[in-house]
Amino acid sequence: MKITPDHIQSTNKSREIIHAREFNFLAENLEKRGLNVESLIQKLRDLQIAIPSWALGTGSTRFGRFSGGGEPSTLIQKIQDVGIIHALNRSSDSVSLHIPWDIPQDYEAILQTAAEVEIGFDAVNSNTFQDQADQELSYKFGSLANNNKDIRDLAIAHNKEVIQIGEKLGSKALTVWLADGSSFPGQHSFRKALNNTYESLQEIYRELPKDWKMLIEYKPYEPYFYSTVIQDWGTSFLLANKLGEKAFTLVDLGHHLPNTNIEQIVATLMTEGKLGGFHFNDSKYGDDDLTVGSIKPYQLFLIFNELVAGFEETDNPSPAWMIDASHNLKDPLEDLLQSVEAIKLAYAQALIVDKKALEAAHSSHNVGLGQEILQEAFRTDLRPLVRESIRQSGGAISPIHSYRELKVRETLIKERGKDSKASGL
Ligand SMILES: [Mn+2]
Repeated sequence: MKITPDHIQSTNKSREIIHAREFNFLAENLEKRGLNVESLIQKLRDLQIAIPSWALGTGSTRFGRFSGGGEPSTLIQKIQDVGIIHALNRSSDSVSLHIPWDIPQDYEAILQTAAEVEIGFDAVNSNTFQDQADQELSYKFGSLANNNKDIRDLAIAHNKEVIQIGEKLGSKALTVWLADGSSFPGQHSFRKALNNTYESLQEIYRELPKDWKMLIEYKPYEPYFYSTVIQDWGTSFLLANKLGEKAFTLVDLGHHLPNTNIEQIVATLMTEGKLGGFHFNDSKYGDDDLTVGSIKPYQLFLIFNELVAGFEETDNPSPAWMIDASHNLKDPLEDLLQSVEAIKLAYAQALIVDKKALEAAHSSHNVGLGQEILQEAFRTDLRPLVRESIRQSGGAISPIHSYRELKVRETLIKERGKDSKASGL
């Protein structure tokens, strides 16, 4: 199924009058506060969030998987699904591929499909956390950190291959998430594992094209439960610093121990110019990969508050934005539409924070006022502003309602069947 401008127009019709009323009321209030609504809308239009190829099918738990039907079973179909999201929200103009789940076979056909639905290729992701069918050596006890040089070499070669695939598609970044770690004290040496990882990453880094970035993800635990080699932002930052100017830290919201102050990590990394990318999701306990903004919307806002301040006050290059969420209850496309909307809303809220007043509150140590300024922004209903930015970009006033009204899932089930399965975990 392909969403056409006629589809968008037909579903926007019933919303236009109410939307215009709500937007005009909000715009007037924002202008009264001294904000430039046109510039806010432009910033929102410019924010594009990449969709991961593995989030287009139903996710699974450790205990089972319940397919929702109409899932994309080929890479071309996955790109078409991202095209559906982008046609509706005009905010997701790229896909992030996971190799080897999505190894392109026919590059020409893939690039053509992507061009047809106006989708580009964001960071490519390597995978050395599971063995492939024909693989002789195993990653069971680690990959880039492994004590066995042959296994490290295999993992290095895989990462180099991922870079080559990405180059053919127009990607500009390699994301490395290393699962390596240990589940028991005495399993391996922390120092050796870290050194091995650094040396392996160095070899991959040397292969990186000039205009590429290497994004190093961290995670405190899981799949191993005693230690992870790249366990936190500090370890990732240390490696990125040693590797060079093309290496950066990637923050995945779910990769923190409960109650970690993620917004402070963002601020610290941006101060050092080393925040390279973001994986958005939400969680209650661990790496739950739930819909962005579904559990802790205030935290998301506080993170964006640091991002917006960092854009203005630091030299940190523009990070790569990506959703990294996947679960087994909702329609994956509805889930992604909700996630993108939550990200845009948090960004909009951060953009209207009265920064001058906040700085004055900092200087005068007026703690109550500081809190009030942030919450004033957070509690302003900016949904009409986000809707207007999408409408002006040619998207649906309410992407998720248009998705339902156009019966996209029903059509996809008709086209692909009830039992089609997306490749991935
Ligand atoms: Mn991630």
